[in-house]
Amino acid sequence: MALKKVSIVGAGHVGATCAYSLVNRRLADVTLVDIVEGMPQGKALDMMEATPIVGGDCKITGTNNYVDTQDSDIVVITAGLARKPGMSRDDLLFKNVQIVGGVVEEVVKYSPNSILILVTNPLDAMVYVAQKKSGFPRQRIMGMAGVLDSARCRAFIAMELGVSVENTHAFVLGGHGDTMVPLPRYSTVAGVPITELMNSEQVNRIVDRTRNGGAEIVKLLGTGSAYYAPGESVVEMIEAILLDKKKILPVAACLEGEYGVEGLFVGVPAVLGIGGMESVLEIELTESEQAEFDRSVAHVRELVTKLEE
Ligand code: TXD
Repeated sequence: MALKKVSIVGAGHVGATCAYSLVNRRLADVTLVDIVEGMPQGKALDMMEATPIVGGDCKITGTNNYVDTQDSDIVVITAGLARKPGMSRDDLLFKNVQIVGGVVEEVVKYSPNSILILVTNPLDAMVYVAQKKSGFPRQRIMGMAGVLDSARCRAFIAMELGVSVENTHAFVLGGHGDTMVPLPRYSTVAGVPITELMNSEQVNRIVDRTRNGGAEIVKLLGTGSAYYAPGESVVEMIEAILLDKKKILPVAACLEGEYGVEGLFVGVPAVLGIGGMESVLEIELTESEQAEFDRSVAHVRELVTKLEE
């Protein structure tokens, strides 16, 4: 059976990491696109040369031309600028909106039936722009952020308690920014809420570290932002879609009344399967959780309004 086709626009840190993980898991043929000449071709060839060792017969193509993305099943967009120390995700807004707008136009020309996964920051605004440009139904467009934020939270829980990461589960909702909403009540170790396993000081420390997880890495790296965990997070979404897993993952989805929000992309739990973002799962929030969620939504709305001014 022919493999599905995934194109990744932006063959930088996140794009290339995602491509290599897809190939390692033999999930799809991959086309890497970038504006830099030679670079996507070089990375693709390097990955092809690894396949005799890792196994599988995935084809990886590097290109500067969108023709090669024709008939992709999924297109991941990571093109744009990344944060430098001291910059917030929102500082990237106006530069990346130009880049993402142009990329989406090209992508939909060649793959009008694809599913789009946005990665470029500020994520919640970029996925909104991409939806406006593409006109895609909400099932076929989403943003990656919650999977990453939850993975970070899970790693911190495992470190704090000295247990396997595989026993951990975490939910982080809201926008991908300083107002994201980690939900300790729904974050568990072997099914037990972390609020029963740690004191509130420990829980707060984990919540704060999760919120600042991206900045912590930006500061350490000194140049650029995280890419291993982000790349893998995109792959988890792609796998859920291509294998029609009906997996519930937190993604930036366009809300149509759920959680009291209309027409904005916000991080919520959603069912991912072959149809893309197949449905939004509404979970009950306490008053204070809902207030935090509303604050996060207000921030996303503010960003989107800036774009429309
Ligand atoms: O959780 C999340 N959503 C995120 C988002 C986690 C990590 C990174 N996040 C954001 O993804 C980050 O803030 C950036 O906005 C993007 C990409 O991050 P990455 O670390 O991969 O940045 P790089 O290494 O600079 O790669 C970006 C590539 C680079 O090779 C550019 O040449 C290319 O994008 N680029 C373009 N490609 C195609 N077309 C156009 N117009 C273009 N402009 C730049």
